Amino acid sequence: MSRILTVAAAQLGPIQKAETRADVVSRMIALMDEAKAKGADFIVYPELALTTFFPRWYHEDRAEADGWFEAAMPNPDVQPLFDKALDYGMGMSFGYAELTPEGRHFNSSIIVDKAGAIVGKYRKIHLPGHVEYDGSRSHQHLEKRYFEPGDLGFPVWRTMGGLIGMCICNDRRWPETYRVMGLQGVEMIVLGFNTPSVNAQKGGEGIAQRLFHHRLSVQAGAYQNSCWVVAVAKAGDEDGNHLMGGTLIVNPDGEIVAELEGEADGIIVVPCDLDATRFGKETIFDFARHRRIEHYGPITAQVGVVEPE
Ligand code: ING
Repeated sequence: MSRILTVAAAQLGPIQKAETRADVVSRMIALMDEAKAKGADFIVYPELALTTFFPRWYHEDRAEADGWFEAAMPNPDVQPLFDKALDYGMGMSFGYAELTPEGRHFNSSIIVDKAGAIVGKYRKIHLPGHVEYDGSRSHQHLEKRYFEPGDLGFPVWRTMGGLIGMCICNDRRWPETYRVMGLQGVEMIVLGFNTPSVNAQKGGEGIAQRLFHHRLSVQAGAYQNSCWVVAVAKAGDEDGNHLMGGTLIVNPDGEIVAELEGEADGIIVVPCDLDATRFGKETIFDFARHRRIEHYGPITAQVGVVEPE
């Protein structure tokens, strides 16, 4: 038995501050055209796919950053993308900055099914960086200034013929992210990321180390929860600030089955057999048979480290 979901991981190259959402949407549609030609059922775009990675810019008045947010989804800027996906009968997922009617700010992503319905929304839970301007850093990373932590948990949706979950960027570094979805039987996790190539606090850490940590995190998450992971970069030089690439697809054995070279717009397409998750879920990672939750209390009882006396 095999349930094939053919996924296109659609990397975006840099988006300059001066680019309009219309510019970006036309790039996203070009990638969707390519994905369609290669038989994709589902296309995954990066985190904050519609704009430059604006949390690198400090605004004393946070309201000045609201221009980077979407007050409605869909909206006239992205409608052409929704129309094209519907025309192609292709599902899609992309990240964007969400401004709610109540005035709340989230780093969000959605899943749109083949019938054009928004069937899932996720709001980024692990926000890296800081709230105030930090002169000690070579680059600002102000996600904690502009976004609230997500309030929707880590849901898994029955869509695209399987059990699909989402997370966003920094979330992929935290094992809890994958396990909460693993405990819902997730078969594929799709995520976007915008990862600076340099560590603003550790200049010596270069792109090779960052790519190593990226691959390590998503491969572990996939293997330990016997699921597919699709990780999609926004990459390249945005107004002098470099984001790494590393768009890739990992199978339920934790193996990278495809990785996109370079930092430009581009796609990789892989037919993912969702039933390839069954063996791991029924043997080594049969959670019901093997987990011993009586010993896991500290994972949710504590936030930080409590050392022994
Ligand atoms: N970016 C980075 C990420 O988690 C980061 C921030 C990089 C944190 C490297 C720690 C180490 O990939 C976002 N947008 O979360």
